[in-house]
Parts: sequence; C-alpha cells; structure tokens
Amino acid sequence: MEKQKLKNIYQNFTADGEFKDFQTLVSGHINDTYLIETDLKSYVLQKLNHLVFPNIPELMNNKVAVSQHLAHKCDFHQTLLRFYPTLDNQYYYQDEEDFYWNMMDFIPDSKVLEKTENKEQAAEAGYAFGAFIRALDDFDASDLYEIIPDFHKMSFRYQQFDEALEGAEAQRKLIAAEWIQQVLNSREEMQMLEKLHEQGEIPLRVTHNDTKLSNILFDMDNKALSVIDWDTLMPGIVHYDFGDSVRTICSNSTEDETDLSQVSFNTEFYQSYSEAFVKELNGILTDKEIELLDLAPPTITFIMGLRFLTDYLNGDKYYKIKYPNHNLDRAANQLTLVKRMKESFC
Ligand code: GN1
Ligand code: MG
Repeated sequence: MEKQKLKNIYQNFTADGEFKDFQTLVSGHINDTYLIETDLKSYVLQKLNHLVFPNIPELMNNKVAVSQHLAHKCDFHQTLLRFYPTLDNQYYYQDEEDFYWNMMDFIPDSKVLEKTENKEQAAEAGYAFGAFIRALDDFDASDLYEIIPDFHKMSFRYQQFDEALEGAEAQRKLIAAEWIQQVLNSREEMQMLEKLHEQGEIPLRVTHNDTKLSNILFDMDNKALSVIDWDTLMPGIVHYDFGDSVRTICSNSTEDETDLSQVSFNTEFYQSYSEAFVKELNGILTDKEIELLDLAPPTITFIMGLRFLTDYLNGDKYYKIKYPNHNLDRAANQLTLVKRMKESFC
C-alpha cells in the first residue's frame, strides 16, 4: 500500500493530527490493517473485506452501537474501541476502487500474544472475554444486524463443505483425504450443540464471535487491556465465544503449527481460563449454559477446521494464505486439536 494513498484515505476521517507515516499491522486472515502515525497520536486504519462482509454500513452500525453502549458502563474497565466518522459523517469511507475503510484509536503500550505463556495469562483472558459478554448482557441482541448469517452454524458449514467437495480438484481431494474422512465421520456428533440451541435450551446473547487470543490486547504487565476486532459482533450463544477462545488460549501451539505432534491441549490453562470466564459471568450464565460449556471447545475448533478444509477444497478463496497448502495445514492442525481436546475431556 502506498503512503500517499493511505494519507488520502486517512484525511477523509475526522481525526486530529497530521499524517506522518504508516506501518502494516499483521492482524487476521481477512482485513488489511495499518497503523497511521501522526504528529499527535496514532490510529488504526483498516480496509474491510467486502467479499467476506457484504454489508459494511450495518457492520459499522453494530460496532459503533456497541462502543456507545460500553462507554456508559461504569463497571466495564477495558479500553474501548472508538471509531471515527468521516467528513460525511459516516463511520466508513468508500474509496475510488469501492473498498471500505474504518478507523479507530490505536491503543498504545499494548501487545498481542501469539500463544498463552502461563496460567495467569489464561485467567486474564477469561476475565477479559467474560467481562465483554457481561457488559453486553443488557444490550438487546436483536438490535444487531446479523453480519454473516449462520456464522457458527455447523449444518451450514457442512453444507458449504459438501458443495466444495463436489467441485474440488481431484488432486486436492487426494491430498486432503484423511481430513475429509474425519469430517465426514463427525457430522452427527458435531451438530449436538446446534440441536440444543434449536431446542431453545440456550439463550441468545450478544457475542463477539471471533474470540481468539490475538483479539485481546494485553499491557506490558500481562493485564488484559481490551477486546478488539468487533467485525463479527452478532446475536449468538455464549458457547461460540467460549469455545473459540479455548481453541487458541488453551492450545500449546498456534493455528499455523504444521508439526502435528506439537498440537496439544493445555488442561492447566483450560482450568484457569474457564474458572475466570465463569466467575466473571457469575449470576448471568444459566445453569444449562454452564453445564454445556465443555461441549463448546471441540465443536468450535472443529468448525474452524471444517472451514479451513472447505476453503482449501474451494481453491483458497476466503482466507489469506502464505503458501499453497496453508489452509490444509490449518485444517489438519485444528482437527488434530479437536482430537486432543476430546481425549482431555473424557
Ligand atoms: C478469521 O481474520 P480473522 O483472523 O480476524 C475468521 C474467524 C476465524 C479466524 C481463524 C470473518 O478471523 O472466524 O476464527 O479467521 N473471521 C471471519 O483464525 O471469517
Ligand atoms: Mg476477526
């Protein structure tokens, strides 16, 4: 991305400071994110992927509404994401190539963790994601636009997988055969949470839907500062957020680890994480929600494996990849982690 282009985009937002320089931030598989340095302060400017997020105006409405809601919560102590409007008073800017941008404050003196290093960090993460859900307990979930319908719905993800399998190149199917078989064998079992949800046993809440470890900013003393990446804020069940957070926080390797013998589940981190999460949500979660928590990590980790595998079979159209079999490697990693989780839970 050239400097002049970013400067032009930055100048369409109503922020203070003269543009000086930028850095590309490595963040996620979907959007392009830049740090903008000005003479006064720094901002995060982000190009949103409109193929993944088809309704950017609604996505921004969700994020701004949540930011405003959280700003009024006296007992919510995280640093809030604050979004900037454009000169046209909208929270997104559409450039000449029809790409959409949004901008927020950069949160200084913060870091992201690639992997959890100790159980104190795991607990800190549990408090952070728990507090985020607690603070949104009185936000009416039906006021949020469903940005990606059926995002964590297993039967929908299986349907996408079935279609991908049907259209996949023979060579890809051959290379991925072991993982395809595992997915085909797990269809019934993996839809348990969805069935319970459909039976009305689990309440609908406002959920973050992308609760990976790297979506928490920590300060230099390893205290959680802020939950970030609000693109997928939607109505959902607590199990989505709990399961997705355990997937990265309680894994001994990253999602990109290709040596599968290194992929294992950290039960000590799981205990610290889940205790903190449940404690933070004391009085909010129902007994049924708590009872079903253990079902969530293998289910949500499986869904990620399924989605990576589907994208591999589709020819890598959804997630950014760094090398040809990247999505397949991620799928193998996640499906292996599911096995390790199930061994631990039994
Ligand atoms: C994507 O782009 P990023 O890393 O924030 C994906 C999540 C996956 C994640 C896997 C909108 O999130 O669902 O869990 O990759 N986001 C979307 O790391 O599909
Ligand atoms: Mg995300």
